[in-house]
Amino acid sequence: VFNAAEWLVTRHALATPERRAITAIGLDGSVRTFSYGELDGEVRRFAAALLASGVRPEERLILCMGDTPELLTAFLAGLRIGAVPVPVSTMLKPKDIAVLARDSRARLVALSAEFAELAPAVGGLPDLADVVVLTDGAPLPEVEGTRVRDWDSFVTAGADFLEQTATPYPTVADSPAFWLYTSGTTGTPKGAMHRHGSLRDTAETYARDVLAIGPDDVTFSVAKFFFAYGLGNTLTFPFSVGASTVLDRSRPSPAGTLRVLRDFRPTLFFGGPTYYAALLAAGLPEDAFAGVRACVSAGEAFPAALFERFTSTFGVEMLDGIGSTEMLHIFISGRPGRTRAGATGEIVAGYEAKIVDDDGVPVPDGTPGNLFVRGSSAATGYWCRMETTRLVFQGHWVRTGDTYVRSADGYYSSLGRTDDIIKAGGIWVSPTEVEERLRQHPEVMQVVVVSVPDETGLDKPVACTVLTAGSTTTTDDLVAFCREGLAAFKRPRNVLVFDELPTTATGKLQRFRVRELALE
Ligand code: 3SK
Repeated sequence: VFNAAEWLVTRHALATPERRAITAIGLDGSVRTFSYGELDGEVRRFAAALLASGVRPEERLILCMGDTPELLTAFLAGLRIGAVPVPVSTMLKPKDIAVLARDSRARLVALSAEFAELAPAVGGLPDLADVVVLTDGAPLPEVEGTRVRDWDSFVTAGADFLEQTATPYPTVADSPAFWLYTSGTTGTPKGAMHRHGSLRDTAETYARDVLAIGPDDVTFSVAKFFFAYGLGNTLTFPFSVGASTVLDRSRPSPAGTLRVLRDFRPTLFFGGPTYYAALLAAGLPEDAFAGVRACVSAGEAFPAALFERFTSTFGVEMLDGIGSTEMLHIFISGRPGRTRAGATGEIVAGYEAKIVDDDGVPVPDGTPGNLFVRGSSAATGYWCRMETTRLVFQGHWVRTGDTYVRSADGYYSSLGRTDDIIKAGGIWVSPTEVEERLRQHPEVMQVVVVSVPDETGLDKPVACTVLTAGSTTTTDDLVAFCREGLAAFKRPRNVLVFDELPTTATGKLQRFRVRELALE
């Protein structure tokens, strides 16, 4: 029997109940703290409330919440009763969350106040029985056909079931634990299904082998909890060793980050290149990272010049890495004392990687190819997506969709995506989705969205268009049009206008040639 919630929290609540587990910064800047003993109590109370509302093992719980103790509590409570929490992006539009709630056949949706406006979008779904809102005192939203309760009433209603949560549901390491939606590879969101054992696997590989995490560490992740990266940084890694985490519910900002660094002294800081570039540009004091023993980066390739500038400005070690939602966390990483600017790093103990050509034949060192990885933290597949599951999960190997090259001494370097999907700021953007939106504009005749590096070398989506004759629309209008219909992070950062776009003899748009035009 192995239950990840018991392993992450109850184990420490029994051994060191007073130890700090969470320091949480609210939207108004106020601070709450939770010891392992207190957190365990909160988890059991929420677990009891889930049982009282009729949630059964393996039923899905959508969590669309800011990084709060309640989000971690709901996630752990779901694991404790054998249900399947599904933390989802807080950047989605109402129609997007409805798609995920329908696809997952969610039994319950939990929202924090800043995302409560999404609630009506999940109304009328056949499997949805409960919406729970952390209202912060605001009125409850209405949801068609579904009971809506605020957090406290929901928890209070579970009081009679507390006894039943004394022991966790008897999951095993291979039991379904949680799902994370990803848009990598095909652009449409797919639920990657993870096991209870996978959480422990990432802690016992990357967190132990590379970070050497210990009970006195304090983690802080700019990447939010709903990302696989954030989940590991914020929950799995610190809680695997009885360490603590700092949660900041607000949108990341250099000023907020400086406060975290100064007031809460994280020893391990997790971000991505786009955010590290923003911190450099914001002119943070050079001693800002003095208490941090390592910064970690993932989500997108780290340009060598930015890597050098960041590490020399702040005098802190930067461990770049690549992971994926499918593998749950990082499997190739820079290691303390032997990082190399421009290279992602070396294989993490417990994982294996291979680089193959288009026929699946391994290529020699120095030759670019498709990166595959294997390791026990791999997802068991995508929910209800057999074709894509077969494409990505090939026996023990997982196709990453990234083109990589390995040096003779074992350093892996990224050469970009194998497919057309764009990763901007560490988040997948499907060019097709942005193109579809732009095609709805009456003055856009043709459009191709490609990735183009910005001035710091980080990839951003750029739309290459042909407009109708006499069009008066501007780049700003078109970007604003995208912002209205899409989540903000998907908007093109620039719109280029051409007289025509390159096509094949059969009239098919040639993406790679369009990209060459955009790069000129
Ligand atoms: O994008 C990454 O490199 C990553 C790292 C850790 C976990 C998940 C992801 C997607």
